[in-house]
Formats: sequence, C-alpha cells, structure tokens
Amino acid sequence: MKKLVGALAALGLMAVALTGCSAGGAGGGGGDKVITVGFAQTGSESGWRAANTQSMKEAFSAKNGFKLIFNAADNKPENQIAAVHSFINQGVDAIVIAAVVTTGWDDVLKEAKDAKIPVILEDRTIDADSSLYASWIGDDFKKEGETAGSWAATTVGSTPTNMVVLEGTTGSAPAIDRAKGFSSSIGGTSITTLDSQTGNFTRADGKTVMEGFLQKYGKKINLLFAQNDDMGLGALDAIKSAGLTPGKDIKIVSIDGTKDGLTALSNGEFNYVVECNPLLGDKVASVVKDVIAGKKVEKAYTAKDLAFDQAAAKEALPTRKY
Ligand code: GYE
Repeated sequence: MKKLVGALAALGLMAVALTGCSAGGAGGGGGDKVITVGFAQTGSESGWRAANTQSMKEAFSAKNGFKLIFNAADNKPENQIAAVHSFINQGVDAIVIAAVVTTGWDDVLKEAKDAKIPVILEDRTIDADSSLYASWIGDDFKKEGETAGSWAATTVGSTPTNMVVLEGTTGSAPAIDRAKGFSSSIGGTSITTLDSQTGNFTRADGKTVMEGFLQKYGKKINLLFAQNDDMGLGALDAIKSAGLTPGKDIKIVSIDGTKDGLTALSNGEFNYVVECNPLLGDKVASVVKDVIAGKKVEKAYTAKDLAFDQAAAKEALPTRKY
C-alpha cells in the first residue's frame, strides 16, 4: 500500500541515498541478453520532468544493456494506462511507471502480473496494493512539503499572513503529499490559506492561476506556496505585471530545486526552495536488473533531498546538474 510505503519512508527504515549511487548491476551489456523496458513517463510538464527523462534515457541505454521503449502520456491518465497495455502486448521484460495519478492502476497491473512482467514504480507512488509492483524509487514528497511549510512557519508564521497555493496535477502523489506535509507544518501559525488551485505543474498554468489570484485578492496576498518551481516561475510574470515585487511583497517558497528555480532564489525573487531529486535513472536501472535476475530488492528506495536559502542557492548553482 502507498500508505505503508509512505510510513516506512517516513521512518527512514528504507532511506537510501541515491546521490553517488552507481548503477550497480546496470553496467555493461557483457553478452547478457538485452533487456527491453517500457517506460510510461507522465509527460513533459516541467524542468524537473525534463531532467528525470534525461536521467532515465541515459541509464536505460543500449550501452547499459537495455532497449528502452519510451512513452510520454501528456499527463493524461488514460494515455498512460494505454501505454502500459501496449507494453504488455509487446511482451517487454519490465515496465517502469511514473504515474500521473495515484488511482486507477489495479486492473492493468494485474494484467502485467498475469503476463509475468515485473512493474517498477519511479518518482510517483500509487494507491494499488504493493503486491502489484516490485519496487518504488523516488523522493519523499510529504517531507518536502513539511520542509517548505517549516520555512514558512519560521519566517512569516508569527505575523498574520495570507497565502495562496499553486497545486500540482490533481490526484498526483506529489500534489497530495506536499499539501499534507505543508499543512502539518503550518498548523497553529498565523498563516491563512486564501486560495489553493491547480496549476498542473506547468509555468503557463502557474501564471494564469496566479493572475486570477491577484485579480481576486490583490495586495492581500503575502505568501505563495508553489508545489513546483515551474509554477512559481510562471507566477513571477503575473506578480510583476500586477506591479508587485516577488520575494518582497509576496514571498515565494517552491519545491524541486531546478537551475531555474535556484536562479530565481539567488536573484531574490524566490525566498526558499526545497529540493526534489530527479536523477533517479541509475538506481531504477539497477533495481530493474536485480528484479529480472530474481534478486531481492527493497519495496522502497527514497532519495535524499536538500533545501536552499539564497546563500545556498548561490553556492549550488555553478555545479547544478539540472
Ligand atoms: O515536482 C514536478 C513534476 O513527480 C516529483 O512532477 C515529481 C513532480 C515534480 O512535474 O515538477
């Protein structure tokens, strides 16, 4: 169960630092049979996603013994289920899924199980029974939300503060879990949520939704929680067009830690950024090889995430990989 995965990850029982992990068993073709993997990616909504796709393509390369069948679902759950069906029909050796939403997976995962094709989840968790997939490799979204919320609580929580929230894709694990984590951290503070709406993890929608918030609430808004960098970056345009100064009139906290997000932070337009590591490819490839070789793998591998204030962003930017 997703809840179990979350609980175990929260307890740190299965915490594994992915940074610096080699691909383990994923190195070299060495005469082994080529492993055909179908990867059902969400789409191409954000800078985080671009980095994740690149990391996956590099890890699942021919050089590493793979044939990758890549599908991007344009963030439509029905497209993604269709892609997984097609992977099953093609008889791939393993299926990797970055699930658009947490729900609706049982039937197609049972089909994969009947066809004896192992499923590995990367990035996003799902609600299906954990017997339907071999492993999950990703980040602790609830903790990211908690970290962002703790910053807000410490920085502005003791004075009356009106917050607006740009949520990620409705029904996605990061949108659900980041909201939960953030709320738990700001409980008992003077932060009030004026409004919370989805911006679908994209810059364009972040901008449009922020324009709407500004029309409705104007200068009342003191704080923006953007559930990813891209929506926060889109919101910058809306805030500047409204004649306000981002980072000052409206403080901004976001999650991901992309180069663009950290640049906005180092310029003082964002105030705090919590990292979500997208470079999961090597670990996922190594787990896929182990599963296919019949080796025992953990049910969950959680990446370690940092958090940045302005000084930390300036220090990190010159060597930032994504
Ligand atoms: O934060 C966002 C992306 O699932 C963690 O999806 C990922 C999220 C990430 O579109 O930018």
